[in-house]
Amino acid sequence: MSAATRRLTTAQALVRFLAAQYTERDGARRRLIAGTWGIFGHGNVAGLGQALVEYADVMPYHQGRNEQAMVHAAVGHARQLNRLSAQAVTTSIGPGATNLVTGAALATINRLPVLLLPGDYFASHAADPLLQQLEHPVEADVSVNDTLRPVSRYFDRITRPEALIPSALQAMRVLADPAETGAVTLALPQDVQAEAYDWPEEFFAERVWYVRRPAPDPVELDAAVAAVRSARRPLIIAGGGVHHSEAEGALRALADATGIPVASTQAGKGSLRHDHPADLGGIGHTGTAVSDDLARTADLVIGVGTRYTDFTTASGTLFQHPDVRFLNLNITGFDAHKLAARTLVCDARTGLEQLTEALAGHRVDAAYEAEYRAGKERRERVVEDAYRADDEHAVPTQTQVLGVLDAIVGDEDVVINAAGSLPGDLHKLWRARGPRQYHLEYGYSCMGYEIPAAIGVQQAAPGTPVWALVGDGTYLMMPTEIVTAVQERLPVKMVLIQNHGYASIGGLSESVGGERFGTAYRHRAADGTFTGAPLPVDLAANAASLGMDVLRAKTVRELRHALAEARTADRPTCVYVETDPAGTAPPAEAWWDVPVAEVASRASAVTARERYEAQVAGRRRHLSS
Ligand SMILES: Cc1ncc(C[n+]2csc(CCOP(=O)(O)OP(=O)(O)O)c2C)c(N)n1
Ligand SMILES: [Mg+2]
Repeated sequence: MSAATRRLTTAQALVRFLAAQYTERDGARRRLIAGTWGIFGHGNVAGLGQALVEYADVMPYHQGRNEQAMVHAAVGHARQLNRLSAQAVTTSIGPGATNLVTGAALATINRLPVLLLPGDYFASHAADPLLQQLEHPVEADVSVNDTLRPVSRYFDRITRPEALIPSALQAMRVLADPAETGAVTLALPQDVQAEAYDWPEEFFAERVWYVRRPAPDPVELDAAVAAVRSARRPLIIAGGGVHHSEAEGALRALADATGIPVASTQAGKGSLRHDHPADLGGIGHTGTAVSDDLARTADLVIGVGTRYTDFTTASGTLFQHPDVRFLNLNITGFDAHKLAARTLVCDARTGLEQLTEALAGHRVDAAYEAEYRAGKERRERVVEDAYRADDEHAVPTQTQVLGVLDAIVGDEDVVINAAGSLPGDLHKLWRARGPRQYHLEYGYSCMGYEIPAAIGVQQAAPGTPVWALVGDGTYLMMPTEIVTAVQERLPVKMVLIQNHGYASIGGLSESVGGERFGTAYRHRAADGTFTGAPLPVDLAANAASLGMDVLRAKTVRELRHALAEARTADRPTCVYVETDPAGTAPPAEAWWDVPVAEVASRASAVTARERYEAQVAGRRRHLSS
């Protein structure tokens, strides 16, 4: 054997390779694959499992309870570290592998890196069909892992050891590429994982993946500057790309210099501090009145690192100025061209810096600034009203829970949420301090994200208070990783809001003629509907049984004490609170398109359809650049 090779199994080679990969941006170097989550079965125990024990000194291993949750944890970790570090997730074949699909979709939609390593059937087909193998009668090379293809940014099945070499390199390239990143899948046939090969030594050499900051094209920059200079009512929409690029300072400098106001998407909130004079808070269906009013009258919308989801555009109804134009600064041409925009395809920070420089001396009208500052003051009163609790001994409403939390958190705290009625309340109300504070997964809005994501964030930011805000529905979807937090001694904090079902979808259902059908957690009544008494289910006891310290709060006052105690706790701690369903959050300022039954016998759906058609009529198509 030549001195320049090392004989290892494919799984051992992969682990060694992954342990030697780094990213670098702005002079800072990090492990690209900081650790590996894993649940073992016959599809990975003898291959990757053996490799992870063999190389435990260079590759940290984390034990999860559910494969989807392990991806959520990895996503939380990657987002907290601005995509400069990811984690791998290894699973068995079959159900372990397909449990990855939801997490993979979430990662890819949110443009966050995660490396998926599902086991796969024997490349040799020697013992087909294996336990858990899907036998496709026509396409013999199909396995359940093919379900990961449409939700992966790169996919390969490693059917021979040496095929790992080019594929592992491509996988790292995609994970570290700001324009391409997302879930990356290397499916690993069980027999190949355990097979030995003489690997070239240089495969295991340290490798640094430079995370580029592409500058804008000069022609595009000139056009962008001209568009901004000629706009009378420009509005910036800050998306998640601002955070990924760590462009918050550059955005602030642009807003300071030009007076252009900044509204933010769920992913972009916190791009400016809430008390910055140009910060308008959230935009779109769950936006603030000031953001949405400005959006309706903006003549130039400047999207920075945003995908323009339907929540942001109010399903195509938000931007109503007859001559509105769009200028989109984005790392991908795909997102930059949306709404027929002028494009500025570049890194957010570099692009914003160059824009600010090229706009030197330009400032929006003083009257425009005065207009949005007055709107911002009105918005502050809306927040105060929603947060205020006059009766300390009353059961809190959900917005009062947020008010109490708002008073307790510091600038460094991270607040995580993904689904239910909380995302809307948070987008409208939360006063984001630090750029990492507002952690909303609203690309996939996946119930069950919060608890595992809190673990990933806590791993990435030891010592930082990390809060998972969780509805009762979300809790029941995926409480499993509480056990992982307990095992790893991660002092994550969970605020568990009990309102006996899906308040969010219940409200939506009512507004679209669905009569809240199937959205409350209640006993089945004599007529067959779920309208009986609330269920005698004790989620606080459930959290305690999984190892959390639990604080039950029945009143606003008790909640204040419980949250303060949880904030300094050094163990995983749950604050359990039942909320007053009568509490009203501020209403939606803009529409969201959820199509209503065109024919129905029930009056609720008929009137909902009339309202729906009036809204649809307001939709615009933006085709002029
Ligand atoms: C995995 C998943 N399934 C279904 C949905 C659709 N959905 C969105 S919010 C919601 C209800 C959430 O209930 P809960 O966590 O109790 O929050 P609440 O609505 O009561 O505030 C559902 C079913 C989803 N977002 N994710
Ligand atoms: Mg609920």
